[in-house]
Amino acid sequence: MTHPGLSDSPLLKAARGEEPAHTPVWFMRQAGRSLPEYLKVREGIGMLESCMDPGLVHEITMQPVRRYGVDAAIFFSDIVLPLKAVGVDLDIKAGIGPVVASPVRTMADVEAIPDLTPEHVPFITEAVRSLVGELGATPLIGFAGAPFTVASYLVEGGPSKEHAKTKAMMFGAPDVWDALMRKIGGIAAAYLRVQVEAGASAVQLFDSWAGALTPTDYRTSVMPHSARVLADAGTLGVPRIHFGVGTSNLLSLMGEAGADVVGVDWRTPLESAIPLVGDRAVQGNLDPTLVFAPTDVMLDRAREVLEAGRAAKGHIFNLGHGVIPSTDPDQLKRLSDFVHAWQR
Ligand code: 1CP
Repeated sequence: MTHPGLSDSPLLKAARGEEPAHTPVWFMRQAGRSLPEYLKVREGIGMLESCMDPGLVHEITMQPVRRYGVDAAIFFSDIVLPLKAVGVDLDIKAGIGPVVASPVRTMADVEAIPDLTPEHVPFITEAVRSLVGELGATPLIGFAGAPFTVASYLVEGGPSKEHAKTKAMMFGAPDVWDALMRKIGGIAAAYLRVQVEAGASAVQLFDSWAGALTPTDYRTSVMPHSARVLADAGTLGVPRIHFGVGTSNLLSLMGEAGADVVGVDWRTPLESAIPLVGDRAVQGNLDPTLVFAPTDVMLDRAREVLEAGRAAKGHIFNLGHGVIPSTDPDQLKRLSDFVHAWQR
């Protein structure tokens, strides 16, 4: 049963371009990493193992909601979890990130990756159901990695700065690239569908590394695949947030790909981003390092972001990328309280 207040929650209203009671706020990577209560429950338990334990996922997803009073929960999982669930041999190593045992290089490698069905991820359905029961009128944001960003881990075999092997496949083996992007896009769409059907009320597509692309390459080789994922999520009737890092040259295209809300990193001022995203809401974009500044400096900058956000069709306050692990949770609490007290 959907909670009667959910549809009128500030996050969903802002995402639809309606006037919310206050500007909604949540923080990318709010679950995990910086919270002492997170480090405590994760002690001795691997990242992927945690993501497959519905009780633990429930607890970790709720921790930042309890502590900060944010306007949304983000489901605790990872962009590579659905690949693990279908049988790709990978691990998430502490301090490194996703590491893939046999990187994908050939058409046969792509064809060996199964499509995702709900039977691969019963623990996701279970965790989402129990979470929406506790969250009530607070939205749960489901998420998936976008095809380009997930492809980078599969092709490189791990985290990469240049994405050189990934782009070499895109430039040099377009048939393999196309098949890989379709495969990952299908998995992402199915994974989002599982989350929404279990009760998630918004989704975010993370194309964190899309900023490595020129607009032409993005438009030709990446955008159609992200657009298919977003179109599929659109049939589920929930708002779609589309986020990447270093994407000032791609913001229009990321909107056109089918987003209701375009996530903006901290490098692009909202006043520059808003005209680019068209008739869509924006999410962002305080520099995540400002939590290390004196509180008054952080809050002054937050005020500037909030004021710039007035010009948007809708504004969801967030950091311009994820919470840095050494962040003091008390600073995020002050930030969340400040956003809630700010008068639009
Ligand atoms: O609030 C949350 O933490 C929600 C859960 C969440 C999300 C939304 C995690 C948990 N990961 C993600 C998304 C994710 N994972 C992205 C997109 C968002 C972003 O840009 O930050 C990316 C690129 C990843 C891949 C990944 N997983 C990395 C980055 C590696 C690189 O290339 O630099 C890392 C370090 C991970 C591991 C991970 N995922 C999540 C946590 C809490 C952790 C750390 C766990 C550990 O070290 O034990």
